[in-house]
Amino acid sequence: MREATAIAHPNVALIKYWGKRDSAANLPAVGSLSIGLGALSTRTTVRFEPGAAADTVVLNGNELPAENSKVTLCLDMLRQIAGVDAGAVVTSANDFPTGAGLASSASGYAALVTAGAAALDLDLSSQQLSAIARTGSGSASRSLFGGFVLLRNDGDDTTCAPVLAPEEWPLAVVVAVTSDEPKAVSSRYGMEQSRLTSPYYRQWVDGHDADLEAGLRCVMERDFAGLAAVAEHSCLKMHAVMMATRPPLLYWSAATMACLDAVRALRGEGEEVFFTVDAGPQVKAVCTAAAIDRVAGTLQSVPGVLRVIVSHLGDGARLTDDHD
Ligand code: 2P0
Repeated sequence: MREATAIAHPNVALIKYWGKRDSAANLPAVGSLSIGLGALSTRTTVRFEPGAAADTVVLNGNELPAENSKVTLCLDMLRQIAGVDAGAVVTSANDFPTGAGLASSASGYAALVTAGAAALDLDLSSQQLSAIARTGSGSASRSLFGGFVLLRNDGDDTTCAPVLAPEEWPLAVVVAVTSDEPKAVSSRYGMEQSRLTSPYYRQWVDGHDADLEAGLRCVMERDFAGLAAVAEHSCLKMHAVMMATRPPLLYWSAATMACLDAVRALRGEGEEVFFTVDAGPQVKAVCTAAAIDRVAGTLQSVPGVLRVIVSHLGDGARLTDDHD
């Protein structure tokens, strides 16, 4: 046994995932379509220690409480395949805010399973790693792959696969960071509350396949205007489900709303840009290369925006020899 280090990028869903059909297995109620954020990274080293009874997880320099069981759940699946029972030391760092609606769990679990499998000398496919990462975080299964990624429910199966490489449609994402604070309500808890209490949850699930297919068609045809329309619709519909949850899940701040107005105004002036917002107050503006400078400059000047991050589309999770 040895140690291995992996890098993974967070992703942002254009057609959103919210809700589970099986909480225990962490199976999503709906599919999703995402793009990877190449400018943001998680770097994770996994070292299995013969004789160690438990896993130790250090995230951004702080040791996590031992009951952080989702990491152990993923590692247990790898240990079972490898036939070993050694505990692991996991050291992970993000170069962006953690737990603040920037999908740190997606890149985190994708890097974890990639490094963990390599440390155990397992030769698993990206699909197998994606399914293991999904037990840690549903969105993590998408970060195993680069570019545009489709997660789809297919009968009882959930499958995840790349649909376009980054260079096949090199869009960009301008992230307007409006807060560095961790979110108050986790996605996992929030989704379950939405399933149990939101009057719009059933309509969300029932109408979702049509949005997913429309989004996929727009990606395959490089139809920016069509993708903008269905992606903003999916985002706003998900937030309607969240807002109608009891107690309400209101992830937006005044700065979030101001950014949405700014993106819509830019599009009204002919720029190819649309917004999406996840379980946090940050706004991600997806745009063509030609629009990057204007989108970034405009969002930077919106009151309440702390900074903007410009990202190209990211590659999938991968091993690295660089241990810095
Ligand atoms: C998404 N989100 O599609 C949606 C949009 C947030 C809003 O996937 O419970 O951390 O671990 O599967 O993956 C965030 O949820 O939740 C998420 P679990 P996860 O990107």
